[in-house]
Amino acid sequence: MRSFRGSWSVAGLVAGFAGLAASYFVAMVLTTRDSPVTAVAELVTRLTPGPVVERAIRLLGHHDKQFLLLVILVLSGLLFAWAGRLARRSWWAPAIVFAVLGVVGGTAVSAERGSGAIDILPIAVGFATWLVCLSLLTDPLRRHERALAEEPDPDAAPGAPHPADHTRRTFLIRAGIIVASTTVVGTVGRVVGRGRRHVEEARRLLRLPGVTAPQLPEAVRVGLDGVTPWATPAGDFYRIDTAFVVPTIEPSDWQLRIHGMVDREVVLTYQELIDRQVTQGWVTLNCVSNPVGGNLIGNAWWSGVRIADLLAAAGVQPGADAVLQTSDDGWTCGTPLGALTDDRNAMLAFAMNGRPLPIEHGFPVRTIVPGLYGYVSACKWVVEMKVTRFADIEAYWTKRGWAELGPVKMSSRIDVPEDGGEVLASGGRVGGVAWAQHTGIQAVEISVDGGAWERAVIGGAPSPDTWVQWTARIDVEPGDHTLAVRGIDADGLVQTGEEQDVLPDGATGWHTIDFTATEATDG
Ligand SMILES: Nc1nc2c(c(=O)[nH]1)N[C@H]1C(S)=C(S)[C@@H](COP(=O)(O)O)O[C@H]1N2
Ligand SMILES: [Mo]
Repeated sequence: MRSFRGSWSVAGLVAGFAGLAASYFVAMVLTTRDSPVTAVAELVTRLTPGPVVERAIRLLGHHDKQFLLLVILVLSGLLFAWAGRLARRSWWAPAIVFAVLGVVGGTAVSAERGSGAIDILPIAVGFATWLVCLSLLTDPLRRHERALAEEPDPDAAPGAPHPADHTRRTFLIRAGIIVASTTVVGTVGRVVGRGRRHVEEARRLLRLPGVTAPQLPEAVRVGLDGVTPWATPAGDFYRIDTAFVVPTIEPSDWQLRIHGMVDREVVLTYQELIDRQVTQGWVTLNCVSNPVGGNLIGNAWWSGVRIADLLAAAGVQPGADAVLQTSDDGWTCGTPLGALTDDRNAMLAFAMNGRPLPIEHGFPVRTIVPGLYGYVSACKWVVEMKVTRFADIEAYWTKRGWAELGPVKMSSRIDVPEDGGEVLASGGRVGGVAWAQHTGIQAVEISVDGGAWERAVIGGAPSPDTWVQWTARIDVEPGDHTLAVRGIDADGLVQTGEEQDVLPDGATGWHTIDFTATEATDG
């Protein structure tokens, strides 16, 4: 026991695999993406010349992937052990080994299709776990070696434990705890990842009769580069939710229960839902937390079933004024009953832009209500609707100080130029978007340097439920200026310039930017 060399390698190994497990777990929980190790395997496969891959497949059959993963894990293990031995001399040498491995993993993850900044998070968590676990393990080893180096205490009672026994025990206990946690974390990550892949597959195989692909309505585009596209692809659609782990629900497991102040409780399965008459429409959705000029807004083609019909089938009782919606993840929102039963297209949506909802946007079913902010209406992964009274309920955000009713406030935004950008002084074009869902935008106006408001040109809209693009030409002196925008809704209401913060019921004020007007350069 006295000579304790091998323990440094063990420390490196245990810390190393703890880091890998942590990064795997975060990757499984956070994203649709592979773990860093799998990403490395994929990158290796991609960079390996075709004939070599073919030979490997011929040799190993379909186990080639597992084999590659195994090789990577064994190589990592050797490096981890080596890093542990390096820790005996210095703390930074193993950190460099881990950092290099992290960079390799990060490169592989970034090389994957459609990866974003968030995909680096697993690597960062893994790296932190490495360092913490390694120092937890090498610290008793270091004390152990010091204790061994010291002269034995001549006064110690015969048979008394040597101080080195104590540090050895500390090391073993810590290693045991880390190994156990690594196993738990790795197993949970595997279960989460498997469930997710399963749902991903079910989603891919779904066929939704009656759901049509989005077709851009006529004349919605004003044709100015840099203005936000009128239709938002699902991948670019803003995402807001409180879910740490996004619910993954098999369509065959999904049910919606409509109950509360109704004559008949209704329980609806996914099949029953998609068998109903499909309703579709372009609806712009935005977040109450969107500041003036912010981009928590998107416009998509949604397909689903009218909620009004479902509520009618359940038979809403007199006195009800709200529907408390509950998500599979426990999130709740209180929606005004009127907005779900009037002639607007409030729907239980199962498709976005002609495809089954993306998991992040509420698969398999979410609510979409034109004219209301998301926090009071757009319940993702919705599983329960309780017909009730506002007086009797509190929902996730209303408990936290946000307003009970969340009608969308008219707003408008300048996309071109960006704040601080440049425009041609004479005839330069500016543009952006404006919205007043369920009322509609009638006009957009701009003001340069606080001067008179002038009308912009607006693009078309298929209904009052979507935003519009706008554009205008300016004619100003070269130099620095400000530009402000405001909307006018279909009722003639002019967007207020009074500035209000997002809390409690949405921001107001005119989006205003600085820009530099430049002279045309010929040539
Ligand atoms: N289950 C659940 N649904 C939710 C939320 C949430 O946190 N959990 N956030 C809401 C808010 S505040 C908004 S703005 C919209 C955003 O929908 P999106 O992520 O599809 O853009 O979802 C709403 N639905
Ligand atoms: Mo929101």
